[in-house]
Amino acid sequence: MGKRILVFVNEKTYSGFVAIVGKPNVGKSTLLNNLLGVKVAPISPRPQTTRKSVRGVLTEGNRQAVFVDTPGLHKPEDALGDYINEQVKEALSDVNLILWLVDLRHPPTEEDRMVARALRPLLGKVPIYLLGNKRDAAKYPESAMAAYAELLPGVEATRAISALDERDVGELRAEILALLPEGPFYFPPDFARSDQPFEEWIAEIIREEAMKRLFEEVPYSVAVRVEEVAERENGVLYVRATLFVEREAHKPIVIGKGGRKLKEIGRAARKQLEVFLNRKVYLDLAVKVYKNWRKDPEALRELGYR
Ligand SMILES: Nc1nc2c(ncn2[C@@H]2O[C@H](COP(=O)(O)OP(=O)(O)OP(=O)(O)O)[C@@H](O)[C@H]2O)c(=O)[nH]1
Ligand SMILES: [Mg+2]
Repeated sequence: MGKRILVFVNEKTYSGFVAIVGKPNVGKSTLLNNLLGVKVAPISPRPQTTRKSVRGVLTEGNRQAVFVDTPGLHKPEDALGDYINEQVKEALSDVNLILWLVDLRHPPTEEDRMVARALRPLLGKVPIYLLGNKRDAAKYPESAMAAYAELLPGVEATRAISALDERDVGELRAEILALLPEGPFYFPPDFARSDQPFEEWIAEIIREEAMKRLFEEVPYSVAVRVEEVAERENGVLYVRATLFVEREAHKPIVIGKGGRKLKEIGRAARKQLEVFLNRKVYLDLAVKVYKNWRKDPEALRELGYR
């Protein structure tokens, strides 16, 4: 082990919290992962992929930004929906900068107006950047941007970006780091990029792969809990996890004919884990029914939404 050298003892440090908010599916988690350069949040083509806020820490020299990726704000229909919107509210309190993401491919919807209403009381208190995302795929980015800006007159800045474009993300990263106020670091300079527990990170990757492969209401019926993580003698990381579904009818769908769907989910999740962890992983997946867990606050807590 090399010696740890503290570089910033006599230097000024700059730090702050940056919340990433917006309606579902606009690219918030994609932006977070690319700002950090590592994957901390799950991404899928389906709205409401993120259910729990994820914090990502970016330290460069004497500057540290703590990003908070939030679930998409939406009209809640059950206890899980309430939980999700509560996560957004929490993330908005006490931040130094808000990144409001919108989808430039389409004009604003009722959900964007909902986000704007939530942000209105913060105008003048916290700088808000309106980021028009997916500019790479937008036909009329200027008129879309103008329509979004109208929802919240007084935003600090508006900008069209693509969260998939390293140049856009790089510029944004540099700008955010530059505007952080003076203050102490919240995490040690060599802190891992996220404060998410290891088991939860694994569960989210499994859930991501499940969401990508399921349709209609089934992806939303799935919650994943990692039950066991163990080191095997041969260097393999053994992971046992349960996929909970809300209804008996969803179970055979997640398992698939001859277990094919579950195998597919497991294979893809294992591949991701092996790439990120740079080691062999053995995934042991089971599917169980937890009746109406999304409506049940007690069940939410049991499944990690607390
Ligand atoms: N074309 C294009 N697609 C993008 C861009 N950013 C994100 N996406 C895609 O948009 C989809 C949703 O991305 P997420 O990052 O999961 O969106 P989110 O806002 O975190 O969604 P929720 O967690 O459900 O609120 C994924 O399929 C991404 O690949 C972009 O700049 N351009
Ligand atoms: Mg997300």
